[in-house]
Amino acid sequence: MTQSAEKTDLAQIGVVGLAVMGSNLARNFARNGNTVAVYNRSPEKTRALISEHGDEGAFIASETVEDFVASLERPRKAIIMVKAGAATDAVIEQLTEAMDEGDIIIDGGNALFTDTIRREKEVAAKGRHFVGAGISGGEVGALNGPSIMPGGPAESWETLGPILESIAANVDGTPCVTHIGPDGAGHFVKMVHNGIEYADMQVIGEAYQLLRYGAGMEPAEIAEVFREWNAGDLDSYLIEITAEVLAQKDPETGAPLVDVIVDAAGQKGTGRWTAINGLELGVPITGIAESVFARALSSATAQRAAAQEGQLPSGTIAELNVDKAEFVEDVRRALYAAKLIAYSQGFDEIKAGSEEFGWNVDPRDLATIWRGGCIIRAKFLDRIREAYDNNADLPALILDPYFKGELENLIDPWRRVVVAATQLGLPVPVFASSLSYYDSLRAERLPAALIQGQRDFFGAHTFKRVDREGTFHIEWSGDRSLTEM
Ligand code: NBP
Repeated sequence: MTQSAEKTDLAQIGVVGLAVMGSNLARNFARNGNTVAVYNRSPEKTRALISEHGDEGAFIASETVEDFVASLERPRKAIIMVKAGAATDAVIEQLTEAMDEGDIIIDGGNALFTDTIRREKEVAAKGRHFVGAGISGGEVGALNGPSIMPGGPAESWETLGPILESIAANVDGTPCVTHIGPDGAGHFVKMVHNGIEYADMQVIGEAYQLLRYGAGMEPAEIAEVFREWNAGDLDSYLIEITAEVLAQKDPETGAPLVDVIVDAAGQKGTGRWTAINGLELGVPITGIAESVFARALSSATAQRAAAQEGQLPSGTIAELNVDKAEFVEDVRRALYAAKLIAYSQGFDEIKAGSEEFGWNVDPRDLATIWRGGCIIRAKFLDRIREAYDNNADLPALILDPYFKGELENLIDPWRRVVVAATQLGLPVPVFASSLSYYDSLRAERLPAALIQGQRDFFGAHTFKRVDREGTFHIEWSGDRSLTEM
C-alpha cells in the first residue's frame, strides 16, 4: 500500500477500476478534499495515476483488493468503474468477500438496471449495501463534475450523499446528484437519459442534413447557425459541441472534418436498452427508438452501398423553394419540437418504469440534476423542472401550459419542414415520426377501431363499443350478428 499524500489514515471513498472514467473520478474526489483509495486489477494503471496525478490530493494506492478494502474508513464506500457486465460481477464478488456488514459497494458503470436489481439482492443477502449509480458526463464530466444518479437503499444515501455532492456538477448552488429511488432506479434513469441523448443527437443530425443538403449550406456556415441557436431556447451542451464539430477542419486535408468522417454511427447499447424497455412497458418512445434505428441503418454499409447504386427509385426530387433564412428558422423550430417530444416520451418511460418497479422517482429531481454535468444538459431543463413543479402529475410533459404555448409556435414550421424533407428526398426519421406521434396523441379517432375490427374478424378477439359497456363480437363467418360476450 502506498500513500501519495497524507491527510487521514483512512480513505473516505475508494475507486476500483482506473481506466479513463475511474481515474478521472478518483482525481475529482481527491481534488475536492477527500482521501481516495484506488485500486486497479493491473497495477500499472494505479501506478500511472499516482505518478501523473498523485499531487492533486490525498490518494491511498493499493495493489490487492484486501489492502484496498483495509484502507477505507467505515462504513466502507467503494465505487466500481470497470467494464460493464462480467467484470462488474467479478469485482462485486471480490469486494463483498473482503468487506463487512454495512459497507457500501457502488457500481458507477453503465449497468443494465435489471442486473442492478439482481446484484442489489445478492449483495444485500450478504449484509452489504449495493448502490447502482448512473454517472453521466463522459471523461470530462467524471473529472470536473458529472451528473450522478444513485439508486439503492435510502440508508446508503445518508452516508454517500455528501461525498457524491462534493464531486458532482453544480448549477445555481444545487449539486447535480440526488437519491433517485431503490435498487435499479438510478441505472434505469441513466439508461433513459442516454436514450434521450440518442434522440437529441439524431434531431440535431436531421437539422444539419436539411441545412446541408436541402439548403445547400457549407459546414462552417451551419456551425454559425448552431452557435446562434445555442444563444436561444436550444441552448445546450449538444448544440454547443455540434457547432465545434461542424467548424472543425480535417488537420490532414483541410476539408470539413464532418466530410471525412465515415457516416456510420456507433452505439454501446444504452439507447437500445431504452428502446427495448419502452416496448416492454408499452410506452411509445418513438423518438428514441427511431434514433437507435437510424444509427443501425447508418451502419448497414452493404445494404446502403447496394441501394446507392441507383437501384431504388427516388421519385421526383424537388428543389428548396423557400427563402433560406426562413427555412433555417423553420428547421430550428422543427428541431425544438422533435426534441420536446423525445424528452416528453423519455419522462413517460421513467414514469412507467417507476410505477412498474415501485421506485417513486420524482421527475423534478431529474430535471434538476440533468441541468449540469451530463451530456443532455440544457437550459430547457429549467422549463421541464418548472413544468413538474407546477404539476407533478402532468399526463405528458407537452401538456404543460408553457410547452403547449411553445408548440403553438412550433407546429406549423414543423409540418412545413417534414413536408419539405419529403419533397427533397431527405431522411428525417425523428422529425417525421415525432410529428405522427403528436398528431396521434391529439387525434379524436385513431384507426385502432379498425384494427380491433380486424382482430375480431380473424381471431374473435372481441371489441368494446363507444355507446355502452361490455365486450362484443360479430359472427363474421355466420350471420354477422352482434354477440355480447
Ligand atoms: P472500460 O469500460 O474500458 O473498462 C476498463 C476497466 O475495467 C479497467 O480498469 C480494467 O482493468 C477493468 N476490468 C476489466 Br475490462 N475486467 C476486469 C475484471 N475482470 N476485474 C477487474 N477489473 C476489470 O473503462 P471506462 O471507459 O473507464 O468505463 C468504466 C465504466 O464507466 C463502464 O461501465 C462504462 O460503461 C462506464 N461509463 C463510461 C463512460 C465513458 O464516457 N467512457 C461514461 C459513463 C459511464 P485492467 O486495467 O486490469 O484491464
